[in-house]
Amino acid sequence: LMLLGTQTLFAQQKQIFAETPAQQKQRMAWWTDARFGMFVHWGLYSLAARHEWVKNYEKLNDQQYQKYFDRFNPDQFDPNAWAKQAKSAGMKYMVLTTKHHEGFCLFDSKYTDYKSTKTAAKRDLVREYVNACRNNGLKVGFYYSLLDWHHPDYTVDNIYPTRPANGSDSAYTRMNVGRDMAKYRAYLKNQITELLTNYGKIDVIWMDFSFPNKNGHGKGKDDWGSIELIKLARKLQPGIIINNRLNLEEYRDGADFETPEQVKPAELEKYKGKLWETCQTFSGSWGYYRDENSWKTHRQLLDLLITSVANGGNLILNVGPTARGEFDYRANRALDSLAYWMRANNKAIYGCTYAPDQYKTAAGDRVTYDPLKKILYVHLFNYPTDGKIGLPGYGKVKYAQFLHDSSELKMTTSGDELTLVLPKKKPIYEVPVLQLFLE
Ligand code: FHN
Repeated sequence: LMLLGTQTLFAQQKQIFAETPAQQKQRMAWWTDARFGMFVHWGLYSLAARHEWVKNYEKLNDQQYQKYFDRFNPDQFDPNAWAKQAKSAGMKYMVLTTKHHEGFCLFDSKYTDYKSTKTAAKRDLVREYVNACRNNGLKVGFYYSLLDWHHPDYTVDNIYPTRPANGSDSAYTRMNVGRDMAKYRAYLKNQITELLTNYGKIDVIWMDFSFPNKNGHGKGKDDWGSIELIKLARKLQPGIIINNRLNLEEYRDGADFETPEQVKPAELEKYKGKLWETCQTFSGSWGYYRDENSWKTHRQLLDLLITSVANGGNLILNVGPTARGEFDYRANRALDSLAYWMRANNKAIYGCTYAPDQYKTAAGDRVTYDPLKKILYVHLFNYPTDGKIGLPGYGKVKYAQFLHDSSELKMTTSGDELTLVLPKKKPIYEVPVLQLFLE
């Protein structure tokens, strides 16, 4: 019945392109192998250094926000350093905010003057970012905000920064007077065309976010021109990978992957079997937040990465550079720790996914699986100190070693249970990894 149900749902869904699931799998192969990327949120809000939603949260109008445009001067911007740091941490792709909700463009768009080339920077920051990614072997991703709190024709909605005090719909209606969403829709299309035409091959576009909203963005009403945007993206960049935030659930190929945001590792199991990427911050906010102190520990970051892969998904981890263009010491410290672990253990991440059901682990540990090489990787978050580990269901394992140094682990099997002898002293890594060969 489930199968029939799925087929029925499948049949009901419309399709924008003739691509088959096998063709989609091929197009996304580098992405599903990569498993780990870097998100970068950078813009005028980086000067405020409080949150990328500062314009909304503090209800700043354009005049009050202009000081950040006037002062934007990223004298320490070195995208090559960004790319090297990302690569060293084991990330295979980057996604940069080309324009966030504030409407400021980090690229030289001909459709607005609200852009980096008109600031003291006088640079097309996106172009330099793209070159740096390519020069360091990273795939190139663009984030692009559908919301635009600066554009004169963006239809005011219930998250616009200068929402009337009484918040009434009539007040909204008055605020929308003279705004023409059709003109804003054309602006979206023109800028997506610029981004996907002027910067060479783009590998990922991360559009963010559409929503059914009573102020004209109705469910099923294509106010953003989403279908056109998807068709445009695929026409201009046939191999591009697109996220799911255009609200096109009724189209089977309206998106390539789901985007669970800031979810806890334990919640990721429900995405197993789908195409997905969880987007996460090191700290609480996406933009640079000077005074924030809730930074995830190295163990928490490894839990996010390993649990994502153990459930067949990707992790994109966000850095908010300072207004001067640098990753701050806290981000660099976290990335350096990830680099240390990934250098020794990245085989348990790249090209891996969830293991067949029979391979379970003790609570808190994780297992990832390389289906091509038929290798299981058991990630020991709780390292046993009694010198051994029992793994029921792992009786087919032929050979065992630590991944980080390929040092053999003595093993015995009894029935379908594998027992390994481990050093009582935990290896230097926060999460040591067992490499178990099935052939
Ligand atoms: O509102 C944005 C937010 O600022 C940030 O860009 C995240 C990243 O996934 N997306 C939206 C919230 O879901």
